[in-house]
Amino acid sequence: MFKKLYDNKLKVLGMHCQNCVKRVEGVIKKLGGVKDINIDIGTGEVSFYSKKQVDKNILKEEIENLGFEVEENKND
Ligand code: 9UX
Repeated sequence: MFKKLYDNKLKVLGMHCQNCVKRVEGVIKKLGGVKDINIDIGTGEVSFYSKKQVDKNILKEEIENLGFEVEENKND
């Protein structure tokens, strides 16, 4: 059970199909200790909870390496 969860939000631009969603989801899952991954293909809004603090720069880079654009939210 997670004691404290970090609430992560970002915006991913350029997802056009369910496979794009899966690719983004794969990167997030690879972080480990994550739950409730939610990806809205329409708005590009991505959210998930994580047990550990996520290095947003690394996550951004990995998602961008898949060919998407990432916009961070200003919270946290
Ligand atoms: Mo779908 Mo996304 O054919 O990079 S996988 S558009």
